[in-house]
Amino acid sequence: MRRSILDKNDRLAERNRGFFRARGLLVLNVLSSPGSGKTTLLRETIRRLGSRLKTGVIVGDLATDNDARRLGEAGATAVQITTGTVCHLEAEMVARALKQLDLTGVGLLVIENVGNLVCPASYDLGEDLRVVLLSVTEGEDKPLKYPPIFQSAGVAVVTKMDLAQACDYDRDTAIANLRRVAANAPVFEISAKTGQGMDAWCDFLVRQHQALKTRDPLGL
Ligand SMILES: Nc1nc2c(ncn2[C@@H]2O[C@H](COP(=O)(O)OP(=O)(O)O)[C@@H](O)[C@H]2O)c(=O)[nH]1
Ligand SMILES: [Mg+2]
Repeated sequence: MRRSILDKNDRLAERNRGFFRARGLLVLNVLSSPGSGKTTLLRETIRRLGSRLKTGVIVGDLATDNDARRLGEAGATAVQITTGTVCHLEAEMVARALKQLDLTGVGLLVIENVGNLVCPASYDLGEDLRVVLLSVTEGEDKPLKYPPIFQSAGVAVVTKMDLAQACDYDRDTAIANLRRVAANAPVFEISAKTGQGMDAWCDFLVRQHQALKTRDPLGL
């Protein structure tokens, strides 16, 4: 039963991927526990990228359109998906949300997944890159406690670096734990509050977007 749901999701994710490729979109699936700083990171990313890379956002939460509003105010076109009781986004929900999103001029599409370190790991949405956040306030052991989601990360972002000292964040242990489960994922250490690491992060996204074009010179 669960397998057939996941198989169906994989097929729909491939369809999404084809749609994204055809439009030359770089698509991120952003995953983390609730409150680790997804929306804040995205808001600062959108502000800083500005016209360099126009951003569209799909946000998943159980309820409210607060995050879509926050991101819309930062200058992105944003659509909220409310999942009710469902603890993750599925490819079909993203396909439906895409119909409401004006993608004119958009180069980067960010999908903020439902805050959860377990369920979203199994659901491909058709993204190019999974971005998994770990905030310094959560404890360095989370990658070891929730390996599937960190194993699936294309990029890891340590957030709230401005709070590192206040919560006795042990950087060496956190990075070593990330490396154990996500050996090849680049790690960005960021504070959306102070701006630490934001330039390197934004430059990375611009480079990834440019790489899409060279990977596929016809833009197909
Ligand atoms: N000090 C600090 N707080 C942050 C940072 N990023 C997010 N927060 C705070 O963490 C809380 C949750 O952030 P939010 O972006 O809504 O997390 P989300 O649930 O993962 O989308 C909010 O109170 C934010 O102001 C940061 O870089 N530094
Ligand atoms: Mg959020």
